[in-house]
Amino acid sequence: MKQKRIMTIQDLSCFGKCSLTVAHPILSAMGLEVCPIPTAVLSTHTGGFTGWTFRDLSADLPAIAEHWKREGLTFDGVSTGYLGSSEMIGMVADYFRLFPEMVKIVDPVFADNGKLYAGFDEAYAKEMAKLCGMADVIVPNLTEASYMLGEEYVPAGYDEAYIHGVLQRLAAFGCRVAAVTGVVYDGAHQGVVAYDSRSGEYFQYFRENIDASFHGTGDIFTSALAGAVVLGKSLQDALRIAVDYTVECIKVTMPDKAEHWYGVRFETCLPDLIRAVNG
Ligand code: PXL
Repeated sequence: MKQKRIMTIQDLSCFGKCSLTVAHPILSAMGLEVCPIPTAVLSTHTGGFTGWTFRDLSADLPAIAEHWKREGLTFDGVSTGYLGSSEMIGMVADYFRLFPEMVKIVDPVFADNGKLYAGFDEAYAKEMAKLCGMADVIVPNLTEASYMLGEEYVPAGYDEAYIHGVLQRLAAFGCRVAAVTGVVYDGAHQGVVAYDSRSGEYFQYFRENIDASFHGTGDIFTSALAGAVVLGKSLQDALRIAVDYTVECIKVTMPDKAEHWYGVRFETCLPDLIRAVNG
């Protein structure tokens, strides 16, 4: 089979195991040809560190796309993550228009646990909702979903009817598949629920709810999901592969939680992911 080629557009946080430093190795391990587009270089990610450096590289984005077009390059997929400014969202939208053949996976990455990340506001959420409307698959968490929908964040105690409603309202942006991550119905399980707006079907995959939170696990989930989708796995299989991998990464890191609060030991679990993808 011809090797699948994916571009991934997000920052390069040199220390901290998130964004490109997880997306690139995960997608490579899954067998895809990876073309990373770093939107910025930071010394660390912004979750739990102070005083990080930040070099904005967004000015290069249009020129990279133009060069790739001149070279006649085509891509099977694109996965986007942390972008950082409304202007950058507009540049990514231009990539989507320039390379219409790509399967587009968008992780909004601007909020969690009911709160916006540092440097983001509600206007950004609205711009991100527009980008989500251009995507094939979107994977917000429930905080990002509520910001993009302009609805109140419901931290717990919701039911399936509520989640299905959120998914339908997200799909109304225009994406083919809306998925929400971090869904907890019963306290004991956590997982992802997805809605395919073409078939009207819902999909879900749950695992045990682990009482810990690590930075970068959303990026790990999205990278594995994007890889599986671009490889042509069914949505149900892609959700299972991505959730199982993320859970294994968290479990293997639990004994080192104190030193590894900034990110999970995703490298240790790459063999499991490779087996899951090829099995
Ligand atoms: O993991 C998401 C992410 C990516 N990149 C940077 C971040 C964050 C989350 O805070 O700060 C720079």
